Amino acid sequence: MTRIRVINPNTALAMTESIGRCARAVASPSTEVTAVSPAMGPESIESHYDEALAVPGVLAEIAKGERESVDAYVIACFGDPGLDAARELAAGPVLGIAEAAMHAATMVGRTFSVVTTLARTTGRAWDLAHRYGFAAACRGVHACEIPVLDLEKPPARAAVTELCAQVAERDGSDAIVLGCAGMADFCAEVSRATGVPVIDGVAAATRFAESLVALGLRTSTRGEYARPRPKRYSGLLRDFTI
Ligand code: 2AL
Repeated sequence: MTRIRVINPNTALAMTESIGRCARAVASPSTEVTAVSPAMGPESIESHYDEALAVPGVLAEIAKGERESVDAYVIACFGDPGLDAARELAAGPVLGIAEAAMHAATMVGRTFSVVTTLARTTGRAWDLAHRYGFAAACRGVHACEIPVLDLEKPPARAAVTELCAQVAERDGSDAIVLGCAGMADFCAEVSRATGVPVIDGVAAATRFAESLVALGLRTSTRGEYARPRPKRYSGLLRDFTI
C-alpha cells in the first residue's frame, strides 16, 4: 500500500474534497490518497502574500505526514508553495502540481499554454516555467480573471473551458495546462472542447508521486535538500523548531 498525501495549501475545504476526488480517480487501487488542508493559512492563494502565509501550514502538514509514515506528497497549488522547504522535511518525494503538469505537458507535446485564475498569478507561473526549464515550451500564461473560490460557481467551468479553447487555437499549443487546483475537475470537459491534451497537475502529480515511490526513489538528503540545521524559531513560529 502506497500512502500519498495531497496537501491543498489553502483552507477551502470544499476544494480539498474535490482535489482528493481527482487524485483518487487516477491513483492505483493499491494507493491510499488522503487530501488535507492546513489548520492555518489563507482560504485561497492568489498573491505572493497569500503564498508566503500558506507555507507554514503546508510545512506543518508535511511534519505531520512524516510522523504518520506517508510515502509521498503532492502540494496542490499552482504556485508550488513551500516545495523546496517541504523536501527538506520529507523523506519521500514531494511534487508540486505546476512542476508535474509542466513535465507531463512536455512529454505529450512540444509546447503548452497555461490557463490560470487572476492575471496577478501569471508572473509566478512564468517563474516556475523558467525554474523547471520549460519557458521555451510555454507559449503563454493566460488568466480567466476568476478568483480561486469562484471556480466552484457554475459559470466558471464554461468560462475556463471557452478560454482554454481560444488559447489552444491562438497560441497553437500542443497541450493545455490547468493553472489552479480548483480547476482539477474541469479536465475532461476542457479536453473535449480543445481537442488537445489537457493536464491537471493534481492528477499528474499523484501518478508521478506513485511512480517515484514504486521506483524506490526518495528525496536526496545530500545537498540542498538535507534536513535544516537545528535552531530556535521564536514567536508564532516556535512550534517549527526542529
Ligand atoms: C491556486 C491554486 O492552485 N490554489 C489556490 O488557492 N490558488 N492557483 C492560482 N493560480 O490561483
